[in-house]
Amino acid sequence: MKVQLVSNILDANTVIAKEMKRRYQERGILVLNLMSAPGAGKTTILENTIECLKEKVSIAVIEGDICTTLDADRIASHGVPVVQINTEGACHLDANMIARALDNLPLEGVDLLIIENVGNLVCPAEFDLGEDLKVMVISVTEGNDKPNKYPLMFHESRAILVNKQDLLPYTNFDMGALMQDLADLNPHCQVFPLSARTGEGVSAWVEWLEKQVRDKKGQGQ
Ligand SMILES: Nc1nc2c(ncn2[C@@H]2O[C@H](COP(=O)(O)OP(=O)(O)O)[C@@H](O)[C@H]2O)c(=O)[nH]1
Ligand SMILES: [Mg+2]
Ligand SMILES: [Zn+2]
Repeated sequence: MKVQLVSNILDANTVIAKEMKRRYQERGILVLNLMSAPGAGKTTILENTIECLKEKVSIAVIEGDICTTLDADRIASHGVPVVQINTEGACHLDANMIARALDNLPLEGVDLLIIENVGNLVCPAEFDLGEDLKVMVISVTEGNDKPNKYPLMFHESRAILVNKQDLLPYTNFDMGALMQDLADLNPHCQVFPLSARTGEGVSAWVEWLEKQVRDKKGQGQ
């Protein structure tokens, strides 16, 4: 028997991620890996997104946090299936954690699986979860220099949500400079300025996401 050498932790992750991808593909499920710094607004955006889409799209959620089930409780209150992963110190999710979470989250009939990653701008982007899309949230209270300081995550994301627009007047966040930096770093990404607090800009993001779900379903037929 040929012994396969898995040379490092990222290789091992890639093997499992490939298997996850096959499982998603088989069912035509769009899988989204949602990443940001802690507190940028991932869970709040997810709550808005679920409310806008849940009548049209069957959604399931995996929540990643170092500890607590606070985010999963918030998501569960919107009536969608959710599983919480507690990484117990680890600062990102990996494919093996997702595989275990899916033991408790039936995917039958699901159109869209959203994985909220651990709040961190660095390593979550390095671990493939078999997802179709990486999506990032940056909030205007974080400073517009973050794409240049943490380029990998901004480079890998298909969509970037610029949250907390309601707070823009109280900050020195420069939207023009951000748009320029994103155009240089990742010219094909979709940028959605929005406020999960007021709802401004949320519908453009939700429409784009719904189209991605439909396109993925279409591929499987
Ligand atoms: N003002 C304002 N606050 C927001 C907005 N979105 C989220 N928040 C607040 O930011 C904090 C962190 O949000 P949360 O969704 O838990 O962020 P996560 O850690 O990225 O999941 C909470 O107090 C939210 O109420 C927004 O658009 N505007
Ligand atoms: Mg959260
Ligand atoms: Zn990490």
